[in-house]
Amino acid sequence: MSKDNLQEKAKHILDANFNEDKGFTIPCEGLYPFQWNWDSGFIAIGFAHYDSNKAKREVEALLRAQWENGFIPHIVFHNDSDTYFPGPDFHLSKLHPLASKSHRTTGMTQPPVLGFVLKEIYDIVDDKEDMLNFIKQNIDKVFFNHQHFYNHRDPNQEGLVFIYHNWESGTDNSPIWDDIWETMDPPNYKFERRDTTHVDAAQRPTNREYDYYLHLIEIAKAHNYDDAKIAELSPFLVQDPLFNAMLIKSNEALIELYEMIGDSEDKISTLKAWQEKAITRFNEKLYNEKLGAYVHYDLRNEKQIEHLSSSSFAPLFSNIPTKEHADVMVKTLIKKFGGEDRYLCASFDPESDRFNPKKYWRGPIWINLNWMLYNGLNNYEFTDIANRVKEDSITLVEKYGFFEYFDSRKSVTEHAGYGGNNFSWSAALLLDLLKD
Ligand code: 2M8
Repeated sequence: MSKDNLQEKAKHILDANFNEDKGFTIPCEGLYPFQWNWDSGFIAIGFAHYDSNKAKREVEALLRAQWENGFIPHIVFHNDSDTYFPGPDFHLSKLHPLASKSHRTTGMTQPPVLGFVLKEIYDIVDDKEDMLNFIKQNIDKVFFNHQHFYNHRDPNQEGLVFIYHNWESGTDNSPIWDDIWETMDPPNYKFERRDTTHVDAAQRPTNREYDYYLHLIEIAKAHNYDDAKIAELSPFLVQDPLFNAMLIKSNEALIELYEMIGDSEDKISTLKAWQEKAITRFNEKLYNEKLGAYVHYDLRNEKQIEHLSSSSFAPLFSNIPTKEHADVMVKTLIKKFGGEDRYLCASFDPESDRFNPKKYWRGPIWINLNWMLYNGLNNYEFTDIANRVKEDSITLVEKYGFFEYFDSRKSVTEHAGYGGNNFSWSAALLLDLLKD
């Protein structure tokens, strides 16, 4: 497919997935019929390339569902749909006294991408004045969201925030969480999966894994989604390098945007203080010398979770590693993930016995993580390997279509696109990768 054709197809997917009435984009028809938090951020970047109005509407639709305490939920149920489980009646966000009164949502969040998304879309669009006005109207809401994280998700006040659910990580059934599942013994819940009516069950989490996912939500619901109670009681309490890297990147973008806007000295100094603390602690606590990259930290059991995944390299995107660590990380990346027989970058260590090349977040390549890796490698001027990540992403979409995830093995030459098709963030971020 030519570059023009790919771009046209990507725009077509985004436009078809856009809900004109409510002003947001579904990640994928049938499989994900609502608005998802970090998907919307990536989608806005795609729209910024050809329809800045839709980019703005996407961000606004998400922010309209912000809670009164600054929290931005992971799913906004703008509409009804029976093609997804668990829906609004399971999540019951209204249990929290400060939940949105106008929108039904989940009571968990997702990687905080909005800050850097505002900066990205500003950089992309032609009409800077118009976009800066939009940013002026919305930036404080994002700042308020970050304030919520540091006040309610950082019990040790160390600059690193926790997640209490694998769905908050975005990397839902990563083998990283297996270590945590071993510490839990949830009941066998009765529920009807919907995802496996859209996608081959071999590419999705198991029913038993859903038991863990639901159990964590039941615990949070039993305490009305109170962060302090969750910090005290949730068996899943993790400082995730991807999640925290997104927050740090978004802090950095907010500083740049407030400097452009002017007259926000207090907020800039607060953001700078958060940054200094967060980056220092991130490097002390999440870097693993033995593995040569960053890892997750299990805050409940006070130990690093020693596995490599695509999240291990996300800190490059946020300028967190020193140059020395970045050099080591690139060696790790090439050695473990970048053999000639593989496309970059598998979502989990291909040498691990937990690696599964077809299953959701247990191994396949995801375009959003590749987009971050491409930009992160460029931050440190690893141009050749960055270009390889970009070319691999384009090749996979060209060969197999705009799938949700892809097989990293070059030996698999047919049907190597998995999960949902016509997937919004694959389309949006491919548009961004194709920009030059
Ligand atoms: C996937 O997660 C949802 C739950 O949030 C699911 O499997 O039902 C993940 O890939 C997540 O990162 C993504 O935001 C969501 C929608 O694309 O799908």
